Amino acid sequence: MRHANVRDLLASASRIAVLTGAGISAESGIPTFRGAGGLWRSFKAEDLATPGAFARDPKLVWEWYDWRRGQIASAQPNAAHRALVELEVGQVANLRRVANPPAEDSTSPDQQRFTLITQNVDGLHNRAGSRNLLKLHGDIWIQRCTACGAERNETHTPLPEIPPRCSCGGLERPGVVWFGENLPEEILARAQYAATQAEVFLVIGTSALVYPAAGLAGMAKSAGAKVVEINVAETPVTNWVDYSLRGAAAEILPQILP
Ligand code: BJW
Ligand code: ZN
Repeated sequence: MRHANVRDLLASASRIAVLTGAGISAESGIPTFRGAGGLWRSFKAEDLATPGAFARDPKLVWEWYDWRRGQIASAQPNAAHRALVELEVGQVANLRRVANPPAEDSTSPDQQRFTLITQNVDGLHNRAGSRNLLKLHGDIWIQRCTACGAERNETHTPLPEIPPRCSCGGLERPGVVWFGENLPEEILARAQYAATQAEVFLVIGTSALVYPAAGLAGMAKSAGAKVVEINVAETPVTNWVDYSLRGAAAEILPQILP
């Protein structure tokens, strides 16, 4: 049984890294970007999640984010988010040694054992209790001033004013990464490092279309990791991963915990 093979892989790995996408939050009731239900007022993510869209119509873009923030606020982490917490806790607690960390590795032994890399901005991994978490695409609850650069946490939903403004009067933008923008450099570097060090790399609920995040699975594979995909559908990585488990993350993940 393939689930049992994956469970054995996880049980014997010193270092595990995981990449998640919108599909892991689907069973919390949060729509994914692509595929059925992924559209908002007939706009695609590619129409709205860009600096150009925001420059043209900040109100429209903020209305989309305000709608999503409302959905996320009323959602709860699901069994898949919780299973990843359990995997991390078990991995940190176990006594297996991480073999020969390179001299330049400044991460703690706990961080070497388990890294969760997410493309999601919904904060559900934090709310579930994940610890060593790298958010590649930012955080929907952070707002950044386009004039003075100040960042703040804003959790009111719906927002009292659209578009929101900074205390300096400047227009605020969501603290997320849009198409054509660079990912936070240090977070991406840590994610790439975790991918190249992992013995097992899980790719969960992502269409694996958006780079550089989608490239992490290939980096892990090239560096020798066993790569396991969990997704309800096929993706561009399906044909070369070591195991592709077809189904909902909230059902499959609890079944493969060591
Ligand atoms: C389930 C499930 C269940 C469902 N269980 N599974 C041409 C022009 C400009 C840029 C580019 C270009 N060509 C390439 C680029 C680079 C570009 C890119 O990759 N584009 C591709 C689309 C072609 N990337 C970037 O621009 C990135 N930056 C960058 O590269 O900087 C360098 C650079 C600078 C200047 C120019 C060019 C390069 C930045 C990417 C930022 C992505 N931002 C977003 C929005 C974040 C904020 C927000 O949330 O609003 O990130 S877009 C959106 O896509 C979001 C997601 O994180 C990301 C990935 O989506 P994800 O998570 O995979 O979701 P879906 O919906 O696609 O898939 C869900 C999956 O779940 C599906 O497979 C389902 O089957 C599955 N599923 N239910 C398990 N229950
Ligand atoms: Zn400001």
